[in-house]
Amino acid sequence: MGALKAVVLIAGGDSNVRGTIQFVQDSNGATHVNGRISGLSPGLHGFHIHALGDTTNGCNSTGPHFNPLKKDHGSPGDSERHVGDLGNIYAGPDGVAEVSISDRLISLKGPHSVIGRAVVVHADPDDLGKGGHELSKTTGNAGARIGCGIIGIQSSV
Ligand SMILES: *[C@@H]1O[C@H](CO)[C@@H](O)[C@H](O)[C@H]1NC(C)=O
Ligand SMILES: [Cu+2]
Ligand SMILES: [Zn+2]
Repeated sequence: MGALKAVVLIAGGDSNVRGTIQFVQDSNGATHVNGRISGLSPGLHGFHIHALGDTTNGCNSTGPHFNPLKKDHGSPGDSERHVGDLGNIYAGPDGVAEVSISDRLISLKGPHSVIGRAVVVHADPDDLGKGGHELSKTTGNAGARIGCGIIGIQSSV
């Protein structure tokens, strides 16, 4: 069997945030997250996998960060992090973020599978658990959910 692949179309409810992100898991288990998101304000934006693939109430119904190991929020490089913690993406002056992330905790199969869950882009930077705010250890205090989409299976060949 070849690499597992998944894809998500990001859209904003009230915002102009749009994009496509692809997930490819290699045979060593690392998952590569690549794509492009436009319509952002320049700067850093929190970028996470949320637990639920439910957009019936826009991005607000996608639940909390995907956290099967019951840990605190953190940065992708921390051992204390949610599985869904992918840190920040950076939008240039044109409002476009080129996303290129490799992660060893998210997966496209098994208990850490992100298939059927949501990618959420936030209005503000994720403080990676270190901001000292009351929300730092749960959400990184990343503010409103300005774009999201449900991760679907693309191919397994
Ligand atoms: C989502 O929640 C935010 C903050 O509570 C609120 O401003 C916004 O209107 C909500 N969006 C929807 C679609 O319910
Ligand atoms: Cu989030
Ligand atoms: Zn988190």
